[in-house]
Amino acid sequence: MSTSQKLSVVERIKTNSDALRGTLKESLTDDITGSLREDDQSLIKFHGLYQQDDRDRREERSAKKLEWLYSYMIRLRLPAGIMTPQQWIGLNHIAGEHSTGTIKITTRQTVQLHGILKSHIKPAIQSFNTLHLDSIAACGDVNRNVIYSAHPATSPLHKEIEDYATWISEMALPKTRAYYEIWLDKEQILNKEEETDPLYQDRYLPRKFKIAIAVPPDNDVDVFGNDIGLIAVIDNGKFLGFNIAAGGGLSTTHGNASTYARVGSMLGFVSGKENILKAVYEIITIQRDFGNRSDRKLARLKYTIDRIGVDNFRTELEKRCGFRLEPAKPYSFKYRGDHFGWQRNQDKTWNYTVFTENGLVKDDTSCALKTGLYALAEQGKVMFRFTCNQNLVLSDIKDKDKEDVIKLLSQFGIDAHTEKAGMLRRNAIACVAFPTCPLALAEAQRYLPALISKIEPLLSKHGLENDEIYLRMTGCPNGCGRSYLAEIGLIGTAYGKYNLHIGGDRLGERLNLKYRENLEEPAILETLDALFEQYANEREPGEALGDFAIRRKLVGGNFVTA
Ligand code: SRM
Ligand code: SF4
Repeated sequence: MSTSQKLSVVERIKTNSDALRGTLKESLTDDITGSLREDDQSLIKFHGLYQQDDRDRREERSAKKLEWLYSYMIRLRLPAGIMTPQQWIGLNHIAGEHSTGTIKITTRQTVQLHGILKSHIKPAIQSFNTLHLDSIAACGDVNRNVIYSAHPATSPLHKEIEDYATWISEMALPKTRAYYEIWLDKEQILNKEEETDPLYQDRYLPRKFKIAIAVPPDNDVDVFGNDIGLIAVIDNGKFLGFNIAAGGGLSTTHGNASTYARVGSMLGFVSGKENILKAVYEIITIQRDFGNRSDRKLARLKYTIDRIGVDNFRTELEKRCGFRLEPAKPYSFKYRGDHFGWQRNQDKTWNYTVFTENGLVKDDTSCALKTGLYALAEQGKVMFRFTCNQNLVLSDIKDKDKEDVIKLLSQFGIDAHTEKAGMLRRNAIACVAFPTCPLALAEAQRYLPALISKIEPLLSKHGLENDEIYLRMTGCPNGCGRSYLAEIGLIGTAYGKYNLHIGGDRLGERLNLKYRENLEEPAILETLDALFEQYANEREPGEALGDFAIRRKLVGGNFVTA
C-alpha cells in the first residue's frame, strides 16, 4: 500500500463484496423501493450500471413526499466500439422495451441506455447476452472500455491493430462470475478458487482505469487523456509496436487545488504481442499496488505517477515486465475529428460517417436518424462503429452495396443531416449532464446545440465558419466530454454558468487553461465574439485557435503538453 491513511469507504465495500456480488440479488427483488441498498449502488457499477434519478422531477417528487424517480443507466463493454447490424437491431429493440428509447453513443466509443427501471435491468441484460453483448466492467474500479481509432480508411494497418482492443479488454476483465450468476441466472460457483483474480485480487483498482489505442494519423481517441495511451508505430507500411504513454486523466474538482487534468507521459516503445500485453498488465498492477486508496479524488494513475516520478515508474514497470522499454519512436498525428461522409478503405470497402449530435440516436423533425439506422441495420450491408467523438461510422460497405446504402441515407435524411452540420457543430462534444447525471452542475448535451446555433453567426461574422475549431462542454469539472483537451472548453460551475477554457491544441496533445470564470450565456457569447475577432485579424497563416491563444498569451503560465 502506498499510504497508511484510512481506506476509503469504497475500499471496504469492494473487499467485503464477495467478488462483487454484495446483496445485489436482494436489492433487485426489493420492490418497496426503486433504489438499491447503499453498498450495492457502488457494486452495480462493476456490472456496467449506474443508479440514477430524474433530476428534473426531484422537486415535484419531494413535494409529494415520494421517493425520487430512480432508474438505471447501462453502458456496454464494446472494445473498439464495433457492432454488427444484428446487434444494432437488438439494441434498438432493447432500448424501446426497457429504456427511454434513445441510444447514447458515449465519448468512449460505446453506447448507454438510460431510464431503465429496476425490474427491467435483468431482462435487458439477458437480451444483450443473446446478442453476445455484455456490460461487465464497463464502469467501476477496473479497466473500462478499451477504445480504438474509429476510422478504418485513414491507415492501411487499421484492421491489423484492431484486435489489441479486444485482447487488452479480455486480459483485464475481472475473473468473478458474479455477473453471470446475478443477471444471467448461471449456477452459483462453489469452488471460489476458480475465480481467484491475480490482477484485481479482492480489492480491484483504487479507481477507474482507461486505455486507448491510437492509430496515426488519427488521434480521435484523445490518447493522452487516458491512464494508458498506446500509439501505434508504423514504419514503411509495417506495424512495429506501440509507444506507451501513461498517467493521462481529465478530471478536476472545483475548489480542490490538489486535483488537476494531466496528459499522459511517454514511457517508451514496446513491440511484440506478448510484451505489449505484459507492459499494459504491469502498468495496471503498479497502479493497483501504489494507487491512493484513501482519497478517491487523488486515486487515478496520474497522481500515482506524479507521486512516484515518471522515471521511477518506468523502472518499476521494467522490473515487473522483465524487459526494458525502448525509447519512444517517431509518430505524427494529423487529425482528431471524425471523417464525415464517404471514405474509401484500402481493402476497397467504403465507410460513411454519420453526424450524431452529442451521440444521441433518436428521431427528430430534421432527421429520422434512429429509424434510418434501424433500416440500414435491417438491410444488413453496414457494420456499426462508434467514434470517441460521439459519432457513428457505417463501415465495411462493399462496392456493390453502396447504392443501396445511399438510398437509405437519403430516404431518412441522414446524409443531409450530416452534410449540413457546420464545422464547429460536427466537431463539438457535450457530456450527458442533466437530467440523469447526479454530478451535473450545469446543462451540457441538452444545451450545447442551441448555444452552437448562437455561436455560429459569430464565426460567420469573422469569416471563421469553415475553420476547424474544437469546442467541448461538460456539466461539471469531471471532464466526461474531454473539455480540458478542447480548443474551447466550457465547464459547468453552477446551473447556467461555465468556466471558459482556451488554448488546447487541435490534435489533443496540450491541455487548455482557464480564461474566464462563471460565465452565463450573454458573457460566453460576448467573450467568444471578441476572441474570434482577435483571432481572425491577428492569426498567422494556418494557425489554429488554440495555438493562437497560447502565442498571444491569452492564457498564461504552464502549458502542459504531451
Ligand atoms: Fe464520465 C462519472 C458519463 C466519459 C470522467 N461519467 C460519470 C457518470 C457515470 C456520473 C456518475 O459517476 O454517477 C456520468 C453518467 C452520466 C449519465 O447520465 O449517463 C458519466 N462519462 C460519461 C459519458 C457517458 C459522457 C458522454 O456524454 O459520452 C462517457 C462514458 C464513457 C464510456 O463509455 O465509458 C464518459 N468520463 C468520461 C471521460 C472521457 C474519456 O474517458 O475519454 C472522462 C475524463 C477522462 C478521465 O477519466 O480522466 C470521464 N466521469 C468522469 C469522472 C472523473 C473521474 C476522475 O478521475 O475523477 C467521473 C466521476 C467519478 O468517477 O467519480 C465520471
Ligand atoms: Fe456528469 Fe460531469 Fe460527466 Fe458531465 S462531466 S456526465 S456532468 S460527471
